[in-house]
Amino acid sequence: MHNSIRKKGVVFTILMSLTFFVSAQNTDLKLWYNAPAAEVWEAALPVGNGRLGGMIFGNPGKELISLNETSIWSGGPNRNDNPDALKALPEIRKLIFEGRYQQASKMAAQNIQSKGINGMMYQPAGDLSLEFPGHEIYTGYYRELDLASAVAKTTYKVGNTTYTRTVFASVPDQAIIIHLAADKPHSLTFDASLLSEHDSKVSVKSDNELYLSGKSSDKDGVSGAVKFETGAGIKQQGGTISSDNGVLKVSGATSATIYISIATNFVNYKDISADEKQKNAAYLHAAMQKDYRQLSKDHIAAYQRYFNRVKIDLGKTTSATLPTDQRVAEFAKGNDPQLAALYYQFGRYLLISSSQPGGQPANLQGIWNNKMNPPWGSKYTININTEMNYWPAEESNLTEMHGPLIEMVKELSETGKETAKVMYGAGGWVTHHNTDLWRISGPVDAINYGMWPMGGAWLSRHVFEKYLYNGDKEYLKTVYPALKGAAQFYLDFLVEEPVQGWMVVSPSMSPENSPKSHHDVSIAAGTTMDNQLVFDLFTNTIRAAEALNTDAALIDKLKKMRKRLPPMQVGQYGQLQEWMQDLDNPDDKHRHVSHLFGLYPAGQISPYHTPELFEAAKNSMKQRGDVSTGWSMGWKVNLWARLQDGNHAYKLITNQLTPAGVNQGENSGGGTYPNLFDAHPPFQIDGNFGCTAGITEMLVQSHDEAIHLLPALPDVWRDGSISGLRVRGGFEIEHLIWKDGHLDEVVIKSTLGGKCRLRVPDQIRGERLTVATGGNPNPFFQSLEVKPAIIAANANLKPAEIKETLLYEVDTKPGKTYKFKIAN
Ligand code: FUC
Repeated sequence: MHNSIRKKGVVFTILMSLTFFVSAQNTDLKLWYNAPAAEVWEAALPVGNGRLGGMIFGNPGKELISLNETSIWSGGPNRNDNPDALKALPEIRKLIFEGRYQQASKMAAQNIQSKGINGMMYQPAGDLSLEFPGHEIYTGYYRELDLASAVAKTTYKVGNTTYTRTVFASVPDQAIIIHLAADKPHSLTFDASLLSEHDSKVSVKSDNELYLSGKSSDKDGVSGAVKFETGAGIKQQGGTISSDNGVLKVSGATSATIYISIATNFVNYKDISADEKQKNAAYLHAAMQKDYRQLSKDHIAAYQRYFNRVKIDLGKTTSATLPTDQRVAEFAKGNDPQLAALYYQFGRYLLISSSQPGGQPANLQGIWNNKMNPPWGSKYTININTEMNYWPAEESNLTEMHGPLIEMVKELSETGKETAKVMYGAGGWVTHHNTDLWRISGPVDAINYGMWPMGGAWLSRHVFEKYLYNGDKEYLKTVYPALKGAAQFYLDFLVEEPVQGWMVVSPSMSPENSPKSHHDVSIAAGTTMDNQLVFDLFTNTIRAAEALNTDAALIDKLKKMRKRLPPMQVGQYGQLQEWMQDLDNPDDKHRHVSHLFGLYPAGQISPYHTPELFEAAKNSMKQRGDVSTGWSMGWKVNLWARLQDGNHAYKLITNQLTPAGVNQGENSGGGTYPNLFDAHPPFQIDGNFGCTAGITEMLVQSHDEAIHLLPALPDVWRDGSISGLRVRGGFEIEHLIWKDGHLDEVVIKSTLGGKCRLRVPDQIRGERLTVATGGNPNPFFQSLEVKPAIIAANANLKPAEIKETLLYEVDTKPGKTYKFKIAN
């Protein structure tokens, strides 16, 4: 009895001091916990430098850091085109136009589906294991990931000694750095080893360097050809270091720095001739020249150059003092706006950490994967997921992080050229719904998923959008060939459908969905998303060619063909039709909302220009429902923001910030893990990025002829501010402040000059500001000439409810800032 009271007293004191410790520091940009991740990978904390990734479990007795390097993929350079497609194409199209979908699907499965190569897998490098004898029992435990510095820290006490572990992944030094320290001299003793599930070998050099060399796995008959080497070098202060049977042993030190490097033989998607051992030794030895303080200083400076560009404040309540996992559990109670801000910045942190200039784009798990055979190969699913990863890139001021995706589009325009020719007898380039490190461009998986020749159309949107933000014609020139090639493919591939004479994509599908009446067969022609994608691609190619003053004949051809695309249609339930025929089921809760591509990310549906489509899109969203997979909810935050319904967008954030497994519904379980990773489930990073983009869209939009401030502010964010967002036309929102639900002040910097048009919910005033009318002459804000919708007679469409807004404009000069205040 006496004993247990005493124990409770100890726990209480620890809790009190922990709470004091936490509340004494600013935790606004910290994920923090009072328990280790134990065995749960989704509770471990991610660090990354774009190329190397680490997940830190923070277990005192046995620390584990799972390691990744972005070019460790199964297989080697390969292609997966199915040349039988060309011969079968006319018959498949005929069957689709005759409504014989089952037969068309069967024939496509036999002739178009890959003959067995379904994309390679992104694989882990292995683990760094650190064993600390006697640290199984500890007190005062605390761990955090600080987004302000991109540094993870674990502290705890054993007896009277406080131990601290600090981990970061450095871009300038291309290494993961782990610093271990004890606050009492000579109290640090541990064993370090490298492990891997790959076929691998461990060796030791000079008693303080450990190496693991291995090779990636075979898959689908493609031999694993990525050779990699991981290095772990240790420098300790005080005590001794020795090695024993592949284990480095540090004894009686006061502190130690562990340097982790990884390199592979990968040069690019068609070249794996590098010497991984030489590269790895160079990385490791260069990093080991520097001491911990210098490494840390250089890392933080490199990271903050990007991260510090955007600041967000959505308000703060006492919930912000709780550990992060508890905050997720309680978010739905609606009293923790600061968690939404933290989650927003976590999305930016993840993009900086998983997508650096010159490297690979973020895959389904960014760069963090500990499974040899991860879900969906942890590859690039380009019928939504990869694009979603990059939705926050431009607007949240991380344009450099967009680079790897842009490079991937250029590479796919090379590999996809052969696919266009061999499979479809078409010019230009094509890719289907997945790709991988080797930039495969043929279809993968069953025909119900893979029969989608639209990956190039969606990805190409990114190369043009980047130009709308930077206005840089030199950049545009470098990506124009890829854009043009994507458009050329559809000029050849579009086919006239027999009922209306529209030019349509066939065979294809509305990603991964099938109309109820087609009995789980997804193959289709002229789906709404495809029409929107081709419209988007043609429009962007025309605008790019016009900006570069080139290809007049092509512009003409694209304009003519664009007129022949099907219009959007409103069906019997007042919904935006998903298919060319009115086949939608109002109870369909499918995770993909592909036909709403036209609403977001594309800006083809507007409350001002196409009010019927706006209303129909809203009906489709209501019918589809809210709860779904993580990424689907992330998409819906953006869609409700574009529908200018801030409270509904916030409702989706609430659904997403629900612990994984708690949400019920058709696609149950989507939500958030303790480490704030998005749960599809399983972990998929797109939902994180989608929601970050969605929060921006709630505060600022710029796709519809103007910079629209506070288009979808939810009631719960009464007061707040955001600074550093970028919008189209080269404008930067230096800051935007709102008070009591109303716009208070905005400062806009112009980098390109030109007309700055603002759409605002309240009257504003400022120098040279005038009321705007008519079209916006600024070329970055061109309006889209969308065909009038066809509306079913029984659609019963209500007139769109559009919020009152005011339009202003001001002529701007490059480099100048403009300040506007609410008019009293
Ligand atoms: C698409 C989605 C799935 C999942 C996978 C990686 O196939 O339909 O939900 O996100 O990609």
